[in-house]
Amino acid sequence: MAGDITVEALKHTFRHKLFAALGRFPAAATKNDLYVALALAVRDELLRRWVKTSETYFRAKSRTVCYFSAEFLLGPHLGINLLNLGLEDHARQAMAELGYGLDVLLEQEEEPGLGNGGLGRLAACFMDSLATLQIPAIGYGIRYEFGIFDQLIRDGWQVEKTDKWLALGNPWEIPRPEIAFDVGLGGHTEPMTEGGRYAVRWVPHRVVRGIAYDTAILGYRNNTANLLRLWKAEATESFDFAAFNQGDYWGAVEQKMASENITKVLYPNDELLRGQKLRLEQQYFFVSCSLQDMVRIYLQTGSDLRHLHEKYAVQLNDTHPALAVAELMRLLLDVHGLAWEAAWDVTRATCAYTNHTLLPEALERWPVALFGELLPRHLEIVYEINRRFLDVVRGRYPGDDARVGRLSLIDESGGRSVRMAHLAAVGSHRINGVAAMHTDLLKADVLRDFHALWPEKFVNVTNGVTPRRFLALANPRLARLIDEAIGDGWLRDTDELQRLEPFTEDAAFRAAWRKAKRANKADLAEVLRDRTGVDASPDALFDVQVKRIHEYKRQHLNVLHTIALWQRLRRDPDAETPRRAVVFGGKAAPGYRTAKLIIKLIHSVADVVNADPLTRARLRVAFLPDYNVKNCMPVFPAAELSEQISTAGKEASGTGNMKFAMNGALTIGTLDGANVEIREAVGAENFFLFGLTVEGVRRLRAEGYRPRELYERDPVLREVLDALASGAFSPDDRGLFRPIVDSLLTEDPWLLLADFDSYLACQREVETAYRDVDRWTRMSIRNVARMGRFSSDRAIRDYARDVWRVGPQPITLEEE
Ligand code: NBG
Repeated sequence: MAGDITVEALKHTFRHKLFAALGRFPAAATKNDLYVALALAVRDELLRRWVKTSETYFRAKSRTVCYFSAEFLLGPHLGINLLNLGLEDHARQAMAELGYGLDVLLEQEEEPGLGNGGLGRLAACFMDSLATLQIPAIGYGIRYEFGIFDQLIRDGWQVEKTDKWLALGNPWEIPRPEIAFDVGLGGHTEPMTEGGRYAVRWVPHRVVRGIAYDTAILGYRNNTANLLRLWKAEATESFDFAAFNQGDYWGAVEQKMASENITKVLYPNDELLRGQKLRLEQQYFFVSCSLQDMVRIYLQTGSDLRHLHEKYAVQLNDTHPALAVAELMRLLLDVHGLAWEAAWDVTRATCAYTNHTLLPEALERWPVALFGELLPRHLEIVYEINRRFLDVVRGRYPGDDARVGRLSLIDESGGRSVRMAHLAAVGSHRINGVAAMHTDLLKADVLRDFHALWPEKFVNVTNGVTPRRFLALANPRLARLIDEAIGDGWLRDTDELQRLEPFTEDAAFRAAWRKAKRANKADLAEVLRDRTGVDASPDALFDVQVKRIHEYKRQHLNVLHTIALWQRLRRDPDAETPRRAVVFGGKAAPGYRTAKLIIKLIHSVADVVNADPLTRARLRVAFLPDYNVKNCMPVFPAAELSEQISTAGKEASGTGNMKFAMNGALTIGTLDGANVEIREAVGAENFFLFGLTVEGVRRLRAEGYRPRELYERDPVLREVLDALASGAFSPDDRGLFRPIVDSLLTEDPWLLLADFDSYLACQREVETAYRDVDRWTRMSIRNVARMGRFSSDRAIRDYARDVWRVGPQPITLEEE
């Protein structure tokens, strides 16, 4: 890379930042001052690339991907920026020479938790890969003042704490008060004629202002720095003035606070959002700011908006930004005077939609009344899109009213509501699922009627994860070993990992592989000891399930196995069963009672099991609190068994599954989401498969599922559930876990009991495989060697080819 900064120069800039940006002398500097000074020094390197990148894109009028996402779960910046710049060693040395430890400063960074889980993290991985592949891109989203809550554990229960990630400032962002847009809300519309043409004027009831906050996202050692632009809501001056002039000072203050509320807090997943006006405001706010910004940039080069789609590809990350379809129509029609047909052609050619879930309760709908109250003009536009769309449907399927009702953008059942997935589907030229099986299920089920209508719109793009953050940065020991074996080309081209295959037969390499894993396990054991007090031996099998807590992900199935294992060990303490450390982590939505009870259950089982003198040496259970991007760093490298055990047909893709396998963990999993493709890639013999298939699930339900019969038939299952029901794990409140047991015995909606037997048998296979150290190591190496296709670089290449039709725009830095 051009212009690599020396250790001396880095020290110099660091000292200068401490002095000139922070006004500190070294002896008075806090840890945070030191971190910020280093971040600012590194940011100078980012800015050089960023300025050059934007200038190049501007000159070349590059076709640009605009990734619209309500969530970007970025994780800490400093470490990944140092890695991407190739500056980690320099920084370490520079800090050491000044008497500071780089790791201490890295630890100081508060992560921007602007996402819930997989969906937000995927957006962050995609930004990383877009920059690495040198594709011009802007990530557009929301600068939440409070991100996803911090999770504390009190007496085994989750307690939520506000995430004040900005409390100590954020050295990575640059506020752009001059890049600001007004966003209207509420009010009414007025028809009018403009140059003889019918037009509509929207008179909003209130107006808020969106301010751009920019963060540079670096590519891996290639000079590209793309833009992540997040919007913060503020009050507009004019509005304050109006109220002020009428002497209503407090009214003005209230307005100001109401405006700023829009970007106050990230909504947690898995809660019923229907009727949450603020959430709809958030969605519209960021979509409107982003589209106005895109039009502004586009018009800088003075072009005709009928070609907007040639400049931009907008990706709608789930339905949260689906209002973009209506808002782009409004901007083109009402503000820029295009005719409906022209505006519609541009809109459809610009937008593409990614679906991320098959759970019906997670498909967004907004009550028509609320929608119309907040966005009266958009509701008119949605109605008109729908009218024209349903005419097409009627033309294709004369007399099929049922189909018309199913496809309509408006759900007429119950209270009327706007189906956001339908709006996104109609307004997009491509629709994709996030794993092969998920896309197939979309076609067959959730979006079946759309698929029948427009099969050519559907494509699959299987998710991926960035190997820079999740292998190189998270697991330096393994990365070094891989580098030594095959060079470091895999960081740009993960298919090169295949070249590790021959090393499965190299005993010295296998030993080194195990040594790295063991050291990683020792690291995680220390973290667990620090944060939970649980002692896990690095010699145990590290069996890990980390992800949001949700019934469909079936953390409680894992608990049932843990209890069964404990009971078996108690009966036969000398059995040749490998030691195991079962590790959980993940947040539950604050209002999701069962998920929170599952967290308590894990802790309660841990308390009993970890204290049992008969089994202590063989089994430990731990719950790692506050699972997030920062805290997951020691988890994937240490894991040996990756639990991906959702009910078949429920997990759209999963991306944790990829992070584990890329770090050499073997998967125990169902045929669900991307597990299917992971198993294909790594080979069935290197994957522990169990459970019902989607078809099996369907059949079982059709036949009538009676979980109680399974309980009555299976003594192992009975012993487990009886222990739970009798209060063996909750001596102070014997009925505590009754609701879980009752649900399993009556409806068992997630089919735990149906898969229990198969899961336990599969766990026995895991034990057998683990006892054969060499076999296990070979399987582990093969997993890493064959995971290349699960890099987010591959996913972005797929999108670039099949959805966006966009290519790279390399950046050159002048030598200084
Ligand atoms: C999640 C799915 C995961 C998937 C990620 C990223 C939502 C709505 N969906 O299976 O549950 O890996 O999206 O695609 O958060």
